Amino acid sequence: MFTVTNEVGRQSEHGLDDIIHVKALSTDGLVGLSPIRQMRLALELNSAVRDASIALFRNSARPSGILKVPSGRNPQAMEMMKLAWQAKHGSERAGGIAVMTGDVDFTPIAMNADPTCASLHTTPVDTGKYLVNGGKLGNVFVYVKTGLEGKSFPAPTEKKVLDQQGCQYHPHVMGIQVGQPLSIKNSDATLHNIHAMPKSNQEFNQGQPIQNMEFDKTFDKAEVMVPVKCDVHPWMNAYMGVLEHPYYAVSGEDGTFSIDKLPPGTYTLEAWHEQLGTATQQVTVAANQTVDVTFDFQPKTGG
Ligand SMILES: [Cu+2]
Repeated sequence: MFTVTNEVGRQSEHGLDDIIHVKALSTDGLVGLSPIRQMRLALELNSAVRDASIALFRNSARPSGILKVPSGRNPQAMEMMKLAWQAKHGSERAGGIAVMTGDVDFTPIAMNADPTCASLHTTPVDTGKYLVNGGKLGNVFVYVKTGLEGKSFPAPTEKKVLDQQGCQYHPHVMGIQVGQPLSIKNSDATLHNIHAMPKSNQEFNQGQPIQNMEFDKTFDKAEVMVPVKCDVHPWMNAYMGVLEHPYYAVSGEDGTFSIDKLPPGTYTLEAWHEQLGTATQQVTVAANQTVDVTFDFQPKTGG
């Protein structure tokens, strides 16, 4: 007979037929983790990962990589992994990568997640996030932030185009006027979905499963910037600056930009970069005068 004490201290008697003592993960051959405890650890890990995935998607976080865990982890390592994972991804927090010790592989997501995308490139793909050439920063959106109040500028009828080509957005950063038509085009023979995530304008999320599909959108409020992503390909993103006026530019690969035909006056210019934030400057322009403006962005440490 065995006397068994449960967790609230109640004791009960059991015959030999009712009890199986299996020792798992024992170091001395006598005492080990029971399979039930092992199972509980595994279930806890499972539910922690599930909660973390829910939080990840609720916060629109994009996984930046895949953690490949070799089978046969011991409970201690699994517990550590759970804690590390929760610390980075658990509850309301999102972003970051759980850092693991031990033999866990980390694989960054590359375009080979979609063979059609991968086949369109023979060299590594630049995301456009940092377009830097000899210290000059590209893909910076520069626009007149204040100084044009009370003036109205009719929406141009000329279409702006956002193309999905080679599983990237072209352009990566662009400007558009309120009411100006935006043509969204899929040049790839793979499914893209265009997911605009504005705060003031109407959100939209539309799939384009067939090559050369095209549709138009407009924005009805000024908003700097409207982020765009593709839910199929996590590396795809773009930004659109929506303005009430045509006085904006995006810096090119050589870091230069030009805003033409600005009426004489004093203005605040803002320069926006997706990683480096914003900078502002006052400029006064007289009639037929060209003013040189330089914005200086400092690289972020660790970024
Ligand atoms: Cu896509």
